[in-house]
Amino acid sequence: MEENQLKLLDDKALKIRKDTIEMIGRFGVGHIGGAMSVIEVLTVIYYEKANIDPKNPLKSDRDRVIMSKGHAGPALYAVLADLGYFPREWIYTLNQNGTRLPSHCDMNKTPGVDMTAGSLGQGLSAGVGMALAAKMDNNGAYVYVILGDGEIQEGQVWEAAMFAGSKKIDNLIVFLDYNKLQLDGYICDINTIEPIADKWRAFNFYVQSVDGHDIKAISEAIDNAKAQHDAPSMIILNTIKGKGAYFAEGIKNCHSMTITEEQWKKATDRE
Ligand SMILES: Cc1ncc(C[n+]2csc(CCOP(=O)(O)OP(=O)(O)O)c2C)c(N)n1
Ligand SMILES: [Mg+2]
Repeated sequence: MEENQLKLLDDKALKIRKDTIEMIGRFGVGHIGGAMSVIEVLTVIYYEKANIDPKNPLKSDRDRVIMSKGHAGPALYAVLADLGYFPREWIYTLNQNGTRLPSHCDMNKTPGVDMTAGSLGQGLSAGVGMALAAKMDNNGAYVYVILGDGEIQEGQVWEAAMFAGSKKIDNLIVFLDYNKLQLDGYICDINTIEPIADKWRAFNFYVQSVDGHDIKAISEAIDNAKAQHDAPSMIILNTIKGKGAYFAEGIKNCHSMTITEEQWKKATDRE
């Protein structure tokens, strides 16, 4: 990746992170931890890789992005607002009565959202269907699915994984946000997912593992995934829950937090 492209994406990620903190902060409470850990992957997908058109959100051959861990909706909304899918002012209505931006992703409410989520475990099944449909249409579209590490304790994920591997759905690129925390504690204490790379390999995925906050590494991993034929891809993102929000980063209970005005202003350097 060229230096200036990397700088552009780094700057975008910072803006998206700040918008997300401000959005949740102004509402006063929300899923800050899991939103902060997916900022970089969203940045690479939306600003570098995805074949999308904000002016034509439903174009049939577009790439699809599924935020299966639907509680990270605010991070996705920050990107979609920045890309012009809807007016930026909408972000100040997050989760309020009548909003088009509910805390969890809803494809019927928000332009640019490809799949409704919130009930964990369902996104990969939807993504497999979309990827298979794109293959049948031979339209060259990719499907990107973002899963949580706690989320994959849901059995449905593995039914979908088995099918994707079996059918060699190679236009399916799945990310695991491996932030080591689920709602109420550490994954390893509650129900370990290790050996995680071996599990996906056993389901016939092409598996890579990268620093999930390293934009260049994520970008290269996606390129590698696209160069692989005859296998779906899993990119394990080693991330930090709450990354970049000083009041949440590295804190065990950062899943959903109340955020004070002082905290979000200090974290974003905004008024
Ligand atoms: C089927 C289902 N069970 C439980 C919940 C409640 N819940 C919301 S987020 C969450 C934790 C998910 O952890 P993880 O996938 O690691 O996401 P992170 O918080 O790290 O973003 C849980 C249990 C849910 N939304 N759906
Ligand atoms: Mg997690």
